[in-house]
Amino acid sequence: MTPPLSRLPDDPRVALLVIDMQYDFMPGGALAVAEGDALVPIINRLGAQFRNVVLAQDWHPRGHVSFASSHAGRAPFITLPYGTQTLWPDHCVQGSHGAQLHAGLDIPHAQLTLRKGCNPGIDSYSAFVEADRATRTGLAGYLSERGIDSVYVVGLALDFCVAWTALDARSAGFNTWVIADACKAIDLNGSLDQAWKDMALAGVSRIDSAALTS
Ligand code: VGL
Ligand code: ZN
Repeated sequence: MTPPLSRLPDDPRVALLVIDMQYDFMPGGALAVAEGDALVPIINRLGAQFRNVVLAQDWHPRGHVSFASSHAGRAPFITLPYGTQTLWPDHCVQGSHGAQLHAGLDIPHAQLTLRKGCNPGIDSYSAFVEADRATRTGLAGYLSERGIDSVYVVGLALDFCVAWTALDARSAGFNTWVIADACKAIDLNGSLDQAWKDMALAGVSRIDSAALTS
């Protein structure tokens, strides 16, 4: 099940996908993930090893459908045409400070910043496909056109945007690894355990950053 580690970070066929390292997901942010900021040095170290790096950025318009504030009664879950949507505090509003990538992130050779969740009526945890499971962000096409067949996924949050991105990377045919110690989770109602189960079943491999530092 585990793909061979024949795709090392500096292989031109490999990309590091850095998910949502934004202030709103850091301690003190609108949707804080515990110790999210502790990932900055780990991801910087990893980033330096990869030839290809993509930065994903959650990037919602004001009044986005995933915000509890957009719905009367502030229910934690609502049903939308595409299924059940978890409602969140307002976060990563386009142009706001909270939506900015952490300034300590130091991966100057990253070539693409992919903004997602821009559609007012559809959420997008995944950097590949929006929550309607139909609208594509174009990331698979970008990677394929660049001759990339393998991705390593890191960042926030492990049980939401990282997991959905990794699952969709697998579905799109990429060899996919999640670097566990380069992610932190929200862990809502068992979502972390579930995410690891779903990823294992889908053939996403789990490794630690130590396996890549030689
Ligand atoms: C995320 C909830 C809402 C994430 C984004 O980055 O994991 N989670 N929007
Ligand atoms: Zn979001």
